[in-house]
Amino acid sequence: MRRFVRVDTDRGARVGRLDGENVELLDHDDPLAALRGVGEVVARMPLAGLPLLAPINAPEIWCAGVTYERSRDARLEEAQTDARDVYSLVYEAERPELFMKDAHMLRTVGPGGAIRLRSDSTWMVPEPELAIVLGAEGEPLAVTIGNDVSSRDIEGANPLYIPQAKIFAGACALGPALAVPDDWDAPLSIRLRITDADGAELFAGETSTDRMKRTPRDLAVWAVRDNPIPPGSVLLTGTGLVPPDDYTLRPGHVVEIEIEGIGILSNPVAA
Ligand code: DO4
Ligand code: MG
Repeated sequence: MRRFVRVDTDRGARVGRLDGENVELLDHDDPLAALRGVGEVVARMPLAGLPLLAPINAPEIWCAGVTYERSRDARLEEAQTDARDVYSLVYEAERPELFMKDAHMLRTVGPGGAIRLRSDSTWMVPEPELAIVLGAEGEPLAVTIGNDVSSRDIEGANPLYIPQAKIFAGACALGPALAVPDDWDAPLSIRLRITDADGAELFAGETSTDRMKRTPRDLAVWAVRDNPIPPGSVLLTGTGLVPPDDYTLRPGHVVEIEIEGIGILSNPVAA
């Protein structure tokens, strides 16, 4: 896979092309241009230790929901109302669940940035998701890792509270790289690991995108239907990994999400 990062340099943000363990810094900060092959290499350096930024300043971030059986089951478990049927219905329906998560990166951090917890929630989880970068016509240009940080008690209280369960300061993380798959149909493994402030493991799990009920391409077609999403926007494709019901994120925990071929997105949790 071709992979690109964004690096915080003393001359401002620059796109870097990954070459093994090294980064070739380009002469601009336009990830969409880099994906088209535009840019001259101005420096080459080891990747390790470089200050990475979110790999794209997405004008909008959208999410699909209930695209894995595991997510449907978790929603049924947390639902406190008779409206729990909506989750089974949307899992089976032709039309997917889609919602806007962020715009202008107001609520989104990059690699190493702190994801945050709602002060009015008692049950919060990370949602590790394959994310796709959309082009001008909604075509998938690249993939990255997204964390759709969510409140399970607020969503469980009433599905109409989903925007509040999903949209808040520090609710999303993207990174570490944009990757252009050699084969868009090849399944990718997704791993989630959560540790406490001392590094002790609290949860670890693994799934694969081949367990997704829909395809990323299909989700992108639905997202842009009669809906002008600006190029460079990102669509998260839903979670297939849910920690046990007695787990909630707490300040000091660290969330690591690894997707084959993209890298590891690591973020500490803040209040
Ligand atoms: O219905 C709620 C959204 C579920 C979600 O975000 C997911 O499945 O990833
Ligand atoms: Mg999600």
